Amino acid sequence: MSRGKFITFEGGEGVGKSTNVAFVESYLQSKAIPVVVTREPGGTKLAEKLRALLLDKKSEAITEEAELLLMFAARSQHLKHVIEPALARGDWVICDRFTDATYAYQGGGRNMKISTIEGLENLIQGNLRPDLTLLLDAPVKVGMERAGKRGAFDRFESETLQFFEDVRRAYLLQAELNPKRITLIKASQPLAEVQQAIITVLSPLLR
Ligand code: Z5A
Repeated sequence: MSRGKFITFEGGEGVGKSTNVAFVESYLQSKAIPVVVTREPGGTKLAEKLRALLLDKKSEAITEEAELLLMFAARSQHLKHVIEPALARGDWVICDRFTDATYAYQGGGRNMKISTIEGLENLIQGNLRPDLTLLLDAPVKVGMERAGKRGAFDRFESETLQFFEDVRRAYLLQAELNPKRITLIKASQPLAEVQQAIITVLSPLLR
């Protein structure tokens, strides 16, 4: 039995990650590929509890260090209980955000040291990295307008425009540093074009 593929979706808020995770899930299912769809932070009972704490606007002020460690604590549970077992049994895993989000939000947005993030990445993940990351990129305002239509803001969504610009810049840097793994997709295009671009990138993995 060959190991499954690990695909992650990344990008700022409202760029279309959830929409396209669902699209890729149906696409792979139509090819009879077993798929596990999951998200970060979250994906297990404990990790979902950590997610609720991380997104809760009313909780006590969370320090930057605590935020970073909680992201990796959730990731550790997620890898051990969901992602690794799924890949080992040959399922493909599609994850809505993963460690590139930590580089973007905690690194770019919160200004945490990249070497600290790298150290935690190596500790929690060992050699495991996604096989493919689809970075949906759009101007911050486009994503905000799309996300804004949904109502109440969580702790991250309440951040400043500058924070999201810093996050976007950090994501673009991740793409530049990891050109083999990360494919940039212009998310401001009409959805049909975004999805055509996604299929083009996925096709080589299906062979
Ligand atoms: N976080 C972190 O700080 N560090 C970490 O390591 C990790 C996460 C893993 C989790 O939020 C928060 O955790 C996140 C970063 C932090 N905070 N923020 N911001 P999340 O991932 O659950 O939520 P989100 O980023 O805010 O996702 P979202 O707002 O749900 O956006 P989305 O999934 O990218 O978008 P969508 O729901 O698919 O689409 C939004 C709308 O746009 C919807 O109405 C679609 O129909 C529409 N749409 C989508 N594509 C198009 C196109 N191409 N054209 C027109 N309309 C479109």
